Amino acid sequence: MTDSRLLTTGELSERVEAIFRKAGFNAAQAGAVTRVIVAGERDACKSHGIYRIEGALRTVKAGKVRPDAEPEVPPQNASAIVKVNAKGGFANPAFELGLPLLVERARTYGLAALVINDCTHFSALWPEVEAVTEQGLAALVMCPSYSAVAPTGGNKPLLGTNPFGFGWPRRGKPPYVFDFATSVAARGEIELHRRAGKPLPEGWAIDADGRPTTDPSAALAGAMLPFGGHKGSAIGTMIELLAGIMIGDLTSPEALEALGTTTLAPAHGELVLAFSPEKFAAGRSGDPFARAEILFETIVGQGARLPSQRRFAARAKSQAEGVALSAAEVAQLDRLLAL
Ligand code: NDP
Ligand code: PYC
Repeated sequence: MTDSRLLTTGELSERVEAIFRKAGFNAAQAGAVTRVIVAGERDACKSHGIYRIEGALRTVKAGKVRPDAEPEVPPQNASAIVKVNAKGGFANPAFELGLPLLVERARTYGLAALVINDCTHFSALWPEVEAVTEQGLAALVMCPSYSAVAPTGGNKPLLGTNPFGFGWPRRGKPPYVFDFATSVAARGEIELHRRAGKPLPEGWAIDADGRPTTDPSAALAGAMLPFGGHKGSAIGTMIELLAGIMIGDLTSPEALEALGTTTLAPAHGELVLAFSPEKFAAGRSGDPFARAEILFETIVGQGARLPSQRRFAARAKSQAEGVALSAAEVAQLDRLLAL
């Protein structure tokens, strides 16, 4: 019988990357996808950790994403908009390709956008948010998904779970980062509840007849609900507009139509905005980073916690002790490696 294990992030990366290489991923796709999955597991974000490996492999097997894609920067004039074409591969290597250009343009213009087209996106957004904040820039990242969420007042899946991430760099401290689905929870959470045989909290979903449900299977067959009612519904719609229609890529309903199922990872586009706080605040009094610290201190001073604090604590624990995998997870990795 397999035992539970503590693995270093290096050991976990080796195993995950080997699974992808064996499945025909080229070095760029396997490396970038492994980095976000291992980061998810390390930071105790189980809905976007190693649980996602099988979905990525299934999507490749179904011919819906190219594991050998080489993302490219098509010819374009130097401007505040940087475009990268993922060439039908995963979003992660396309992001890594576009990041240096995004950073350079944001430092030049104060504000720049990275538009990624023709990509499959299944991962959390915070790794991308943090890659931008590490460069001293603020970040806003968003992408559609596939229809899974009923707009407030509606009763059928239309919007995606459309994730939305933001980051603010801090001197000598981890950045301020939030990253969430615009549905009450990520769809991955519903699937994890189903696998664990656990009911959903009230208010997450409706069944196929539009009735509130706490049954994960009924929720997957019905529709998820936006977070914050009409507010999440409007933000989810904004993401369809900005990171779908505006960048000439697929909306969540179009992505679902192209995919034909919600059991694979969807292809669409992604929008990453980078801001230089120094450039925006130039000519005004006060250092924007010092002023932000006062705000964060006041939030924490009330007893509240900053978003990502749980995640950074989990990261520190994994780095000190290793990434904890259950016996079932170790067995799953072994099985995938043997495929
Ligand atoms: P959660 O609701 O778990 O968390 C959202 C954010 O809120 C995190 O930054 C979290 O920080 C923070 N947070 C949670 N509780 C508190 C609190 N009490 N005080 C302050 N901050 C808090 O996220 P979701 O389930 O909505 O999304 C999970 C992941 O799924 C995201 O990473 C998202 O990008 C991803 N996703 C990806 C999709 C895709 O298409 N690629 C689609 C949908 C979701 P902390 O982590 O520290 O708890
Ligand atoms: O968890 O909602 C989700 C999700 C959809 C696509 C990738 N993650």
